[in-house]
Amino acid sequence: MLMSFRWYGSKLDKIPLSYIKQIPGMRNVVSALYHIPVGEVWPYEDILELKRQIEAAGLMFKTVESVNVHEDIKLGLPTRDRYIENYCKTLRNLAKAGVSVVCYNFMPVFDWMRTDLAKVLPDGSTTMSYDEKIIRGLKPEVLVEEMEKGSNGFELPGWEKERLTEIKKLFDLYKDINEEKLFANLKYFLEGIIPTAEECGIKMAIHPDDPPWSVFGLPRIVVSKENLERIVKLVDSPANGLALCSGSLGANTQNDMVAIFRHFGQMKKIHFAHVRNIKIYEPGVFVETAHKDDEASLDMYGIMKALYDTGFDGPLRPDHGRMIWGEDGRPGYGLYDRALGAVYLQGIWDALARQDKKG
Ligand SMILES: [Mn+2]
Repeated sequence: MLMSFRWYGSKLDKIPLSYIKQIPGMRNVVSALYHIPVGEVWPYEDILELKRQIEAAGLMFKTVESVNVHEDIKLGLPTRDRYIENYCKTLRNLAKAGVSVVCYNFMPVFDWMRTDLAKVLPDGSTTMSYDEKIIRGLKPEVLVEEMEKGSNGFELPGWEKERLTEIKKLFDLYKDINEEKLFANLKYFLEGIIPTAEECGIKMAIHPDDPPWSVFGLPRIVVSKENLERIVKLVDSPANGLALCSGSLGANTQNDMVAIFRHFGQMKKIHFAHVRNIKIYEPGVFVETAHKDDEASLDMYGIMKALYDTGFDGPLRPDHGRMIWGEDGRPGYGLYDRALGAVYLQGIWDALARQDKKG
């Protein structure tokens, strides 16, 4: 397992790499080129510069999250071929720079979604939360404004302004896209990029939709074990796999996360693991919790054991954290609670490894 931490680059992230290096056991940085518009080729020189910075701090740069998929690909527009071509060029440049895993998602219009970015928990920490009842009463454009207001001045990943200004137009374009069409468009995309990924040694990792159900009537397909199974079979290749995220998929109580991690671990389809905890109050209502939280809904030990037992050796990150100890940062992406999560997960892993050697 390659313990990893997401970093937004020297311009957008206020956490220095030198602090990330001080987290016990931290080895790999997950990052992206945030200045390149979606659909354009990531220049090799820019990737190398990012790699240089990360390696200068004594860390590796093996994982990219995310190379975003242009909306025209998700919509299946004729212009998609140009964007798929660009995507392949980016993959080649990343491989040349030593990147081995590339994460992406296939959510229409919106990326991940929360209704409160700083909900106060009983211990005084703040966290991101979701309440389906609030979403039902909101217009999409109001949610975009709320997300921006709550972002603490940081640009939120997946919520880049330029993509969301044309939100009404996008909703119109999606009118005729149902789940089956979205599956077909994902297949077309995978058929276009997987041969390149395979050839240059990149493992593609699709991230589950967050939350894993339809919002504002838009189709969402990366939502369940059955659909993940279908996705890894759309194109049969060792390069076609998953970024399995416990907190995203696990928000639906129908998704048994320990069983899902074990299943796809056995299939060698987990290319990237996001392990974090949530507490579900009722269907569609949840908060993100500390990784160690005896009242939370997900079994961190069970998930780590499933990864361990199936020989997982890819990158793993604590994903999100709460805001604790007065830290002022990007919602979900402060230093302290994510560092605690990284160490907690490694504690479980170390105990599993020690037990294993004894047995
Ligand atoms: Mn995730």
